[in-house]
Amino acid sequence: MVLVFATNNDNKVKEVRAMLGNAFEIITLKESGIDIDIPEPHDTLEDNAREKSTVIYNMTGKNCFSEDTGLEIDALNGEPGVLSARYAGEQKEAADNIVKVLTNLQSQPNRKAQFRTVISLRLGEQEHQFEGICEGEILESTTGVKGFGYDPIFKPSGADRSFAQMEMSEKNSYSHRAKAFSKLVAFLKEQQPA
Ligand code: ITT
Repeated sequence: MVLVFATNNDNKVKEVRAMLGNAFEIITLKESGIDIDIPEPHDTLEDNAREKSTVIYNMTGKNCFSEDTGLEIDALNGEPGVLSARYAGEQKEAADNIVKVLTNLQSQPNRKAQFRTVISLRLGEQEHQFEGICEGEILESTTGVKGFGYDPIFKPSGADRSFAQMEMSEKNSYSHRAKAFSKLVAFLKEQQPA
């Protein structure tokens, strides 16, 4: 089976490809010759994920999936959440977003946070969603240079270092995205005749 991954984020593609067995193949938007900024107009991860997969399904007519991810911080009432990409402005700069989080959490002892991913899978007219959550905490300052986005300030529960200090395989052993994606893989395996 071939699925289009409806994302413009190359880091997401790398992480998902590292988890792919030989159950199916993923084609990126770039590889499909599609160059659009997919809209994220809604106020939930679920609705934005559905929007992205629907836009790409309607353009390509191909089975596809998308995902929307948010960093939900307890002491900020779940912010940045669905606004994670644009938290510090439409320039969507990870460094600016991190500064805004650290500033808003200054002198805040409650550092609890979670990453939440919602995958929207479009198989023809049907849509299926899969959620993955990774609990952890926001560090006092940036630590590590690997990964992307908020990785330098997020330490998952049970780990002794940030996502940005981990190789991709180690991040995938904890991550929100890996959990949601493994549910998608299990679902697709159930669909296929033995
Ligand atoms: P697409 O919509 O094209 O898939 P995007 O980068 O806009 O790509 P999201 O809206 O899902 O993706 O991303 C929300 C923000 O959260 C964005 O700033 C990402 O950098 C960040 N983010 C997503 N997954 C992350 C992860 O695993 N680690 C750190 N930050 C992450």
